Amino acid sequence: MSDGLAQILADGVRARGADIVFGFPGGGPNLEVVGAAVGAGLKFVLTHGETTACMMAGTYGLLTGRPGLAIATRGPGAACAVNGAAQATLDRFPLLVVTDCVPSAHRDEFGHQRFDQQQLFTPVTKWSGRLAQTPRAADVVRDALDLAAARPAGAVHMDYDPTGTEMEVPSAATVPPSSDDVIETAEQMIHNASRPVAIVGLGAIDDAPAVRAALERLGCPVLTTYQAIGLLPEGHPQQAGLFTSGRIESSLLFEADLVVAVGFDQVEPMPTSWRYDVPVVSISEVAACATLMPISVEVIGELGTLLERTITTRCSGWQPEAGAHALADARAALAATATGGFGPLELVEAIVDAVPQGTIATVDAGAHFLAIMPFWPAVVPLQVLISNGLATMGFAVPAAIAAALARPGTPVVCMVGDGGLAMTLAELETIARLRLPITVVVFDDAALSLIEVKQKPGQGGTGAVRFGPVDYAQVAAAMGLSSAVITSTSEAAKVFAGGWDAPRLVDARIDPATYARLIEVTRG
Ligand SMILES: Cc1ncc(C[n+]2csc(CCOP(=O)(O)OP(=O)(O)O)c2C)c(N)n1
Ligand SMILES: [Mg+2]
Repeated sequence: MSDGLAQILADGVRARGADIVFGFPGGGPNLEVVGAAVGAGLKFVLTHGETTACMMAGTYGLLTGRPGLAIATRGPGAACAVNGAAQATLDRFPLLVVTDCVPSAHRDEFGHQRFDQQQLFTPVTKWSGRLAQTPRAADVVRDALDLAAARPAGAVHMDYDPTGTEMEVPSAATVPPSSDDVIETAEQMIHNASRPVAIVGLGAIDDAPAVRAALERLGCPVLTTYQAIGLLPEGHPQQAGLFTSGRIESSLLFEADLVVAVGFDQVEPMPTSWRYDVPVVSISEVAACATLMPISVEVIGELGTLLERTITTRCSGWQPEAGAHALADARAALAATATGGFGPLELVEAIVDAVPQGTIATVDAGAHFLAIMPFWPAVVPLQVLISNGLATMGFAVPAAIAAALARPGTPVVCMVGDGGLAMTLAELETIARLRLPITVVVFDDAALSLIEVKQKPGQGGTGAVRFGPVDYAQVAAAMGLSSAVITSTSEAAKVFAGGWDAPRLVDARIDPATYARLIEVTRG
């Protein structure tokens, strides 16, 4: 009977347009799913763990618009998948994760590898339930994929439980659209503002052309969150850089008389306190999930329509290039933190100068991302992939693999700290096996630098957060990638001059001295 269920699952995923399944199977029904997937014309990508399988499937779903499927075995496999599900949910990536389980029919007999997997996944998913062999199984698969993709996207988990009873997937919660009165109030506030500043978040990505058109109508400086970077292209006169909820963008925001938040998802900003005493109009498809940014008027509904109705006039208080000037000032302040030698800023400059046009960048969590994000010249959304809602380490490598698979032929640069690389090191083999055009650049400082800069006396000293030296170039070579060590700007220029079309790793031995000042200037 379970063969039939595997087929239903594979057919449902295929019908949604996906052409890859990711996973790390155990010896149970997972293998039936692999077989059914391959039979249905899907490619199966074997990963080196369940967390990375979920991150790959979610990233693939984000880039293709077709929710990705990750499979994992029961017990330890399910437990390992949790961080990947949390990443998808908090970063709003569409993911279906299906785990084997102790079948319902045997639940009272077997204690081995048995715990309540649905309970485990409930807090990190939009829904966690069961896929059972029932006449409605195909509908359940379809509904699960729909729920994962519904905004805000996220993870849905199902125990693969042929002998279980049917479970209905809840439909996505819908928030009633705002009334005409609220929309008019927002329109008036925006109309009356002389110096609005827009903050654009991940909820705007799917409607990027409409959002860009509306912001160009308004003519104000535009900050984007990390995930919405590229919504206005590098060089656009209104592009003012990143909203980090720190100090770097504050001089611009202190000049504002209104903040217009578009598709802003409060899962993104760092938990600092909001320091601006101006009204905030929020325009988005879903209600705010938290209150860091105090919203004066919240308009909810279809983004394109709302923007047409609320942004009707051009503001009068800004020079046309105000955004670009703010960005140039921010970059100059960050660049001034360089301490000389070969540090993260010099490394980023060398990469930016050399990457082929259209390259997708993936970025991990760590001090290095503060040197990358403000300088990355994105020209379209989703050209830079980062975990920001969960801000998990170990994201950049699996995300790079998924990006290379979702956009065949596109070069990918994966920028990762040595801590984050070590967590996902085994996936270098996946890059080599699939011959993906990924350049992994490890910001190698033999330390958890973001943690080291926060350390106070009496918190373990440097020994608590420093690693021994590792030759990542040799490790990568052993796994089948070409590789190099670089220790200077001139070596970086040489290595990055070519080689973007094949698997490689560049072990960049950087001096982390600049991070303390860089963090101070960014976050305050
Ligand atoms: C899975 C996970 N564990 C721990 C953290 C907390 N954390 C954030 S950055 C960081 C250090 C990262 O070190 P590395 O990858 O070497 O980057 P660096 O800060 O040195 O640039 C840690 C431990 C996290 N975000 N995710
Ligand atoms: Mg490090």
